[in-house]
Amino acid sequence: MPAIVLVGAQWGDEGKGKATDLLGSRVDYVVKFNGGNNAGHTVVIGQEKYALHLLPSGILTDGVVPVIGNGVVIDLGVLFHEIDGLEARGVDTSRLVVSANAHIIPSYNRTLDKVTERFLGSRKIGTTGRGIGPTYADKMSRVGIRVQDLFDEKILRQKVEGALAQKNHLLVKVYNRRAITVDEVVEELLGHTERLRPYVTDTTLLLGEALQRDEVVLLEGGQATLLDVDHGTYPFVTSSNATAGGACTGAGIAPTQVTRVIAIAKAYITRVGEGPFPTELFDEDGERLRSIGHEYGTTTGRPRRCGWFDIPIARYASRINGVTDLVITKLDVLTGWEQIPVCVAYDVDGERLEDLPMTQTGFHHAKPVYEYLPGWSEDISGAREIGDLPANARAYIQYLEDRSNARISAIGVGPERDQTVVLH
Ligand code: 2SA
Ligand code: GDP
Ligand code: MG
Repeated sequence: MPAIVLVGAQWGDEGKGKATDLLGSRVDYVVKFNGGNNAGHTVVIGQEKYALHLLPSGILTDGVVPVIGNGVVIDLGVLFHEIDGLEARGVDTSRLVVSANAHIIPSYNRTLDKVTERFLGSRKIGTTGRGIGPTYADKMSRVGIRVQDLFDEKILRQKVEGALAQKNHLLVKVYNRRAITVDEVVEELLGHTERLRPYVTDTTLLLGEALQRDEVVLLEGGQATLLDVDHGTYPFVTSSNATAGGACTGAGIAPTQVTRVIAIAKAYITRVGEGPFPTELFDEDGERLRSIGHEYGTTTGRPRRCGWFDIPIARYASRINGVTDLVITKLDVLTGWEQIPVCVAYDVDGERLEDLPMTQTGFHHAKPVYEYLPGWSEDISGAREIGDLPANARAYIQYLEDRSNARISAIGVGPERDQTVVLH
């Protein structure tokens, strides 16, 4: 069974890190194919809690080769900080490999990310401020700095000069900041070169050969379907392709090699940053989901916006990603509600829509149409088989499966590795 793609079905933080970690023992490679240290995955193993940003979750599993693919943008300071943090806790990070084609986040792009947000004022995106957007913009504008550029100082200098010609204009003329010198950027980047060198390889060749040997490659998406730059709630999205299609370009794997697409969805929904969110709750139910579900960003600590499960979004994610398996996480958080609303359609300016509105304006106007399912009060955190769940919890899952156009293959009932009900 060659390549498996794992993506977020909603607006992120669905528990992809835990799901990847769970699959860890059955895969040979875990590849991060998009995003950078804007991601935040929390993985709980026994008494230990790990917050990963840039490193693939596979780093925590012995024998798995973690790969940072060409589609990723890398903040080198963060990379080594994360490696040092894991090594200090006894995690072996020596298996890590990094694509020579991945792009680097230079410090000027962190500055630009933050000042652009400030400049946008009420139109801000609510980015993580990690320099992600400007670095992907540089990639598309062909003024990006790639990992391989670090190994040739002359080339690196030329590339930095080219980039700074544009950046300094923006920083000085538009944002009233000081100009950045070529020397300071080159010096900072070269400071990482020797440490980076042993990790760097042609990752597409490595993965291509692994697939030929029938080894299992897991492609781990950062962010999620509705944060995808093409298929999400643009412009309130991240700057990469977080959907299954992005896995192929971001890792250099052919579509014909992907045999399974796993999407992760929470039993409710959260979102961080700005943008439309039809089922968002502004009342004590929202507060309760946030506090029971510990809904605060892994990267920035921002409180996450919370709302009820949204069927049109789940169906959309199934279609866009070609989902073969849907994993529902955090079902335990819903314990204790007398009834649980589920959004089955939208009312958009008086019209009932079963699918996502075609336009962004329509999405902003969408009001949820709810159906109400009976809740349960039993503690489900110890459930390991479907029969351990109360009848109403099983009915809730069945309801989501029937309407989401995807087979539900696992259910999360707690943050720990073993707090999972596996169905298929
Ligand atoms: P960016 O920084 O350019 O990628 O931000 C653009 C939008 O993408 C959203 N985004 C995220 N949404 C949820 N989780 C993310 N990662 C962290 C986590 C979030 C955190 O896993 O907890 O710690 O705050 C993530 N990364 C990017 C972002 O909110 C913008 O809406
Ligand atoms: P990711 O970005 O998709 O990897 O998700 P995050 O790690 O940012 O957020 C998910 C959070 O939910 C983490 O703190 C996980 O430990 C936790 N989590 C994952 N699955 C479950 C579950 O089934 N139940 C509960 N209560 N927590 C879970
Ligand atoms: Mg996260």
